Amino acid sequence: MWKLMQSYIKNDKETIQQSIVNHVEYTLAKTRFDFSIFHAYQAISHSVRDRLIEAFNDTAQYFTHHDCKRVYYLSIEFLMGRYLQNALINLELEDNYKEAVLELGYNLESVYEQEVDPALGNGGLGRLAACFLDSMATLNLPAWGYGIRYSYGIFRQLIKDGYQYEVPDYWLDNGNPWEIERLDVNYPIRFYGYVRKIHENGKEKSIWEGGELVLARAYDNPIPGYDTYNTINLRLWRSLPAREFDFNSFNQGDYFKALEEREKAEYITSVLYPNDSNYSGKELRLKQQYLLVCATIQDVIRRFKKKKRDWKELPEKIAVQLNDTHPAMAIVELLRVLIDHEGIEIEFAWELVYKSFSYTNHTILPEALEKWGIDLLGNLLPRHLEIVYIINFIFLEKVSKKFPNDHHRLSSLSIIEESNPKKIRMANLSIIGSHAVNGVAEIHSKLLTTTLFKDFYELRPKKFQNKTNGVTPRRWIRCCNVQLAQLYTEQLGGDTWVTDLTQVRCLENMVEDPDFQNNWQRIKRQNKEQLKWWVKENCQIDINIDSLFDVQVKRLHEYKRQFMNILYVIHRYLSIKKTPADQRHAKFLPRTIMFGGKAAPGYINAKRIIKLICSVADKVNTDSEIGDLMKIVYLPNYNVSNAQIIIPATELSQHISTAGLEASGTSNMKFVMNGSLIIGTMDGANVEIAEEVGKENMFIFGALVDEIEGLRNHMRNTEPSQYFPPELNEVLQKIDEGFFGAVDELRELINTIRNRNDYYLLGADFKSYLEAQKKVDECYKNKSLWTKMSIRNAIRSSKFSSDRTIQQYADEIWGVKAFQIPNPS
Ligand code: 26Q
Repeated sequence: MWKLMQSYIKNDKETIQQSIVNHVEYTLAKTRFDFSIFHAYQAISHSVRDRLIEAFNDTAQYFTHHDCKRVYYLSIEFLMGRYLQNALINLELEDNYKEAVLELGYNLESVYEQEVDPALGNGGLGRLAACFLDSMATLNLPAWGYGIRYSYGIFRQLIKDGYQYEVPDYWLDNGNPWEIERLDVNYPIRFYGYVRKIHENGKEKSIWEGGELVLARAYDNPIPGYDTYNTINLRLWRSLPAREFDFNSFNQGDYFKALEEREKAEYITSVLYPNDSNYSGKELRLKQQYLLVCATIQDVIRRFKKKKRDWKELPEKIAVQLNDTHPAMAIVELLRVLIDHEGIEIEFAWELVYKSFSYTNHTILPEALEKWGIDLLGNLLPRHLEIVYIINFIFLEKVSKKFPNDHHRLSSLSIIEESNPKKIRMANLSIIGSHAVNGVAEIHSKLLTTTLFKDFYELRPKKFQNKTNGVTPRRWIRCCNVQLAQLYTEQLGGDTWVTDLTQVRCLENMVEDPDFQNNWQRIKRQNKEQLKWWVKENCQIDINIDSLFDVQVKRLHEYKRQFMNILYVIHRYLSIKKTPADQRHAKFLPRTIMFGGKAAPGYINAKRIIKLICSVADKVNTDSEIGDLMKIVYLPNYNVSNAQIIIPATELSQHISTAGLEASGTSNMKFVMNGSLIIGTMDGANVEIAEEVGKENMFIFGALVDEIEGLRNHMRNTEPSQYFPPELNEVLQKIDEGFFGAVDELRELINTIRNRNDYYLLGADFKSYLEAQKKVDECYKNKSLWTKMSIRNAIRSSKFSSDRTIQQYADEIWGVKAFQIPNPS
């Protein structure tokens, strides 16, 4: 049998067609009489899957054979987006499939549209994890991702009458050709129960037993690298009932109870929490986290133990990266297994643990920091709570030796927050249990060491690092902007820029070239056409192709200040109205202002902002005096697939958070790569984008991070309407008068900045925002200037490739090397 398996699948047109047809016949069992384009998608995907699996198995074997040090990237979210096009491009088979599929009667692009968008993430953090997988595969790193296979991804957003509605996203409805269900990889996961102490050889031993057991089953998702045969794995866990339970209830004669227990077990991984910034301590969420952690650690240890070796080699063989604190219980879980199951002394076990772990922080917003009440945690994971106390005790003892009698310091470093009830601070646990801690942009990493984690920094300055985020040029240029990719390939005489984005910098000498500029403009225009069509289809609004496409797409949050954007839009509208009709076109440039993004279902102010945007859109879009000088669009259900259409078509994108609050932002990088200019504050990665592309090629405005505290103090002592610029007061007045309807809820919204201290400083930044907007208009008038700025943005964006980011993680945190498997063909 094994001999027969040695041959590799061919990739010529005929073989591809044969494999597609085979899947139609034998996998889908379809006949010509009930066949649709969706079935074509399924058959094509299965044929691509065959090719992925081959490389996937070879890669796994190769890593095992070479016994390489492995990276495990743990994340509660992976926002992957569609697979098919990305897989074909990474396998360099898109042209072959295009031709093969065309002859079978289908257009490959239309086939792409059939795929659901796997959306197992909220936003930045989950999408970052997805970009990282692509880069880890492409850089040939022996890495695996671990996450959760939610049955329901992030909700689908409908906008009706200006309100957001959330519709469940059951993305597995039609099966998922991209996963491999591992019926034989199941791990038991325990919840609740109690800890029994026994004495063995004069030592106390802890046994955690009782409670409930469920199973975690592995689903593998192959991740192909680009221009390499390496294909790595994203292993996602799904919860299932454990057998034992059935028998318990069965013996008690309660058949229905038995079935209920089974359902409860499946429920654990059923839904992704749609909250990305406001922590809420729900038990189910902790169960999800522990399921991920417990199954992953069992898997990691099983692999480590396959080769008989000493435990001291553990940190030389594994590196575990925590994507925020959500999987931080892995620290405690590994320690628990080492001391309770493997019988290792705690001091030694602890050394193995913290040398293996590292932690990435993604926020300094206090409301987003995870803290678990000790009652909840101690009830669900009793042994883990004990171990947390032990870790904390040992740690604080060391601290008090270094800083005797410094109680303030001790309480800020402690894992336990001495509140009522007491809480476990997951960030403190993560820092203590890791050898490296990093922020996601220079400014953010700096803030961590000077504010949130200052005391930890003083204790172990070398632990703290920066790893500025990045995005993958495969999905965010090569896939989503095919024409731009073609232009690069032609100009550079090859496509090696796809894995080495620094090459596009060589196009600097083309910036002044009129032909190149024309090509650039032509591509942007075609992308705008595509978005125009999408907007027509999805929003029933006709937008002016010659207007400036101005976009803000991201999760709705007060700190991201979509509110400030729409307040400016109102100001612009009022200004147009005040101008005599015959002068309007001379004075104002046509703009299409587009917003998109989901609000967490319970985030009332975020929902009010959506309502305001939609109310203004209604008013402006139907105002016959405005015509195509201005249109406002709410792009519904912003997700990875839509982003791939929106971003390449954008000319101006908004990244306007209050300084210090956006850790990095990653869409800013995608926009820049696609030749959009940025209007933004000196926050997150914007700061580094400015360094790379030059401030003169951006529209930077607003208070700097060091000014924020002073501004807040000033504001607290001043009447808002006095320090707000008159333009802002006028806009607020209009809303207050009911000019845009929905007066009650919109008043509530404007009161958050008028009466309640304008925490996000819209008032303080408004004036400089107006000035930046003015500069935008001036630049856009000069088409060639705008084009040159756009080109400069794109060709100077190479720092923001996730390949650069991942190489830094590999060198500076994980200590892993590339292992590229020889290409069999
Ligand atoms: C935590 C506990 C309970 C429920 C939900 C959560 C939760 C889930 C997701 C908390 C936070 C998130 C996501 C955070 C996030 O996306 N942060 C963003 O990370 C990006 C990648 O580093 C940065 O670019 C953004 O600046 C940051 O906001």
